[in-house]
Amino acid sequence: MCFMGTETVADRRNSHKSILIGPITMHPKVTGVVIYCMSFAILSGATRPVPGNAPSLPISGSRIIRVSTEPQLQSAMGGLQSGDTILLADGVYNLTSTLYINGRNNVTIRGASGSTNVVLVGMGMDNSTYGNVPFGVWSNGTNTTIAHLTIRETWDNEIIFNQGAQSPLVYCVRLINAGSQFIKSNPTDVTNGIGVNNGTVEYCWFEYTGSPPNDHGSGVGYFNGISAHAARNWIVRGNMFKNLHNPDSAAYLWNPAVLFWRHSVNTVTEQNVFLNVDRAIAYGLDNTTPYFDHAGGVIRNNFVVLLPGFMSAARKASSDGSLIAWNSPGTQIDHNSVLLNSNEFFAVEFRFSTTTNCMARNNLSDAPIHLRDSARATIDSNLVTALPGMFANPASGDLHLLASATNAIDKGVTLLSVTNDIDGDRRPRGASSDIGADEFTANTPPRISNLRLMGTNVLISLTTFPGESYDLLRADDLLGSTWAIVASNIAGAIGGIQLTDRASASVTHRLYRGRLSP
Ligand SMILES: [Ca+2]
Ligand SMILES: [Ca+2]
Repeated sequence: MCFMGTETVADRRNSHKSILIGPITMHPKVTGVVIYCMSFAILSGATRPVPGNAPSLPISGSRIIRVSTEPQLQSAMGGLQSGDTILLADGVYNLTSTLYINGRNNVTIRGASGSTNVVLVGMGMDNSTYGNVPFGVWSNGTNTTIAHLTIRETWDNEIIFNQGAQSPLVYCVRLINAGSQFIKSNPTDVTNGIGVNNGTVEYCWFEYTGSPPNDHGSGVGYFNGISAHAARNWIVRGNMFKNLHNPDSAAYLWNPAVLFWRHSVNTVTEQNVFLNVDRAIAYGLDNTTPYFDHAGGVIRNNFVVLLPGFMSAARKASSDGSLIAWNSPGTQIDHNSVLLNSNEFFAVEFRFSTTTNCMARNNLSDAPIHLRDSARATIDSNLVTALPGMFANPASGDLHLLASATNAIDKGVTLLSVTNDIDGDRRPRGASSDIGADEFTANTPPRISNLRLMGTNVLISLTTFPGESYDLLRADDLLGSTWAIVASNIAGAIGGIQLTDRASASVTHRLYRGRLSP
């Protein structure tokens, strides 16, 4: 029987890599069993999803239609049936028509993996002779999935959902240079709050690589990242919104990157990064309506960064806030990290007398939290004196806490409603929750410090720290074998912990590794 220890080295921001350490010298005298170990090996571990690079969705559908050229793609769209999955081979597809999912349900349009291998290209963001390609993908079907591709350079929306659509999923898609809202969800009946519900936008990347659009008829700079009307129960998670920024001369100076309004309800926006966007998130804008412009919902565990000098002084004068709930009662804005570098007045703003029962807790910012026009909110345990030096790399939008940020680490109140952080790390760790979107971890992975046999039992010792939790995993080989969890969420202790695994006598070799509990 051969046992081997492994060590997990985790990049707390992006990925895990597992590095086998070996050979491990073992000296148990186990009768009748030859013990020997392999030399060094490295295996790539599970990767945490990040914007534009998330684990591949399983390929499913009643028909899988594989295409590798733009004419084949259009042919597949022409013969589209409900349940179809159109699987695009890697390559660039210069669209000759918008992809219309019209009256078809459960349709998937996707690449195989990542977000950059398949690229759908419009006729040019500011090209008014866009012909048959105003949009990228247009759908009024239920359960439309768009995944693992890039859409860029469309005159109008890159993705648009219309009356009849429900439960769309936009997953690991890169949206670049849209001539209007990158993703638009239209209403059926705003007064009665009927629109596209249960949408999910996960691990996508929204960016203007240069200037935003010219005047397409509604004034210069008419865009949002996501604009949804009369939408209920959407989730916006794990996305990057970058450089969604108009010049001072534009008609629209405060476009929210994420906008849910006109009778929208219960939006969850979490674990996103907003880098140099004019306004990050708006739940509601308008209080001249017979309905709440938005109600309920959560904004949590997001990073927002505006780099120094991003806004002119004149622009700042009308800035209000970066995370806003206007005419949006019952909205919780918790555990966000917002570094505005004096470009805007307020990190968070609640506005209008209809905005009641709101919360702002455990936010970490360098700008205040503001109540405007008789809005009411519980404001608790925020730290609004953040400095750039508290964070890992503000220039890239990375507001992970440094170990030196001791005025934020363990200084939050623990909220039952927020059980993880921007990385998906469990909260609280250590003595209490940390203020801001990142729950700090010293990130010292466990090491297998001892491993011995007792009969067919394997006793494994891990180096641990108090306040952290650990998992032990096991595999029978390195190729194709999945890592089974032997033990999970075991509390660390000074001096380490010892765990026991029962092995069958027939097992010839076995691999172990430890990790911080996710
Ligand atoms: Ca903590
Ligand atoms: Ca973290």
